[in-house]
Amino acid sequence: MAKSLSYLAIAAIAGGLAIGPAVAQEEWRFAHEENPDDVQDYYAQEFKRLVEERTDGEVTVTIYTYGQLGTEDDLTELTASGAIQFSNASPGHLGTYVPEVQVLLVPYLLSDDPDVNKEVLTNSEALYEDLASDFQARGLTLYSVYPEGEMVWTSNEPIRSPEDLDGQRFRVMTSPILIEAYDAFGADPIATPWGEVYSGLQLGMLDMQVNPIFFIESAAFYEVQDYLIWTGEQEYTTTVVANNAFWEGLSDERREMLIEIREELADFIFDEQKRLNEESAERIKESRPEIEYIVLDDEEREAFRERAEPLADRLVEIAGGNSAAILDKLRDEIAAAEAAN
Ligand code: 6CS
Repeated sequence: MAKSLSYLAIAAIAGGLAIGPAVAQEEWRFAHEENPDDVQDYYAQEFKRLVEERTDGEVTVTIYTYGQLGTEDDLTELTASGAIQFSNASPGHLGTYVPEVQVLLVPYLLSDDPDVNKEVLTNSEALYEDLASDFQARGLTLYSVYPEGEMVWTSNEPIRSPEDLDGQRFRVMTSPILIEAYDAFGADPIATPWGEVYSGLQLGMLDMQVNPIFFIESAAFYEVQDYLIWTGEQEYTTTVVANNAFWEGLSDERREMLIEIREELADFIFDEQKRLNEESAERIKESRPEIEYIVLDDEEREAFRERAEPLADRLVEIAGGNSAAILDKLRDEIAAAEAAN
């Protein structure tokens, strides 16, 4: 399957080149993991606008949405090989390629305060120096990390405790530590690319999944689930990566331009994801008023947190490399940002 998708990817890229504008001196290709008008698409669109404006049209950015070049994993390989220059590679799917990135999936690592997360994800030394060296070793330059909103569980049963998860086939993203984490919560986790989740839920092969609310609307998961559950689980994060050789071959001026754009996009995408998540929650309520919204109270949340607490050491052991040191440093950075806020 990966092979046929790669073929599809090559055909799409070649097709794009054939019909691309003849005047552009350079084309940068940016593939993401979501639908048009989702959070990653807004980021890519704004990136495109700023790059094209600041290079006076010398660079054209071509955006590929989910499926055009294959699954999440295909995008990472296409970027590392240099077939495309930029892509989103979310920690939830990147774990087999850059295992250390899975520290961002350790349950309850991030703050409850989105402003703190924004600050850390934008400026962290643990991410942009230590974790970046792990990306580098796999042919990828870590460009940016940003949040896409709080993770919300969807189900057909009112889940309020780890015991309620017993026997629930819970779809998780494909990074290995997610299987361990959701098993510890009490569920029966199943890892798949997101393109298979709607039909899995519809046909009863899956019972639950987890995603930010904007994506639950965009991928239409709310149509085939009866409950939306806020468990206090941390925010979804994504990383944007560039091909190493491309990044290293840029002039100093272009690299500085991209760093500046990254800073501007951090504010832009933080506001956009907040707006998109709020709007989606309202629209889902309007289009399916019978869907129930459950917000776990502190005691209920604590039961899940207790299950996850002893897991961190095991998870970084699975992730390996320098992930234990990155986790410690990230925790310090988050604590410092919380104290300063
Ligand atoms: O659940 C997933 O796999 C997808 N969720 C989001 C929010 N973005 C892309 C990712 O692959």
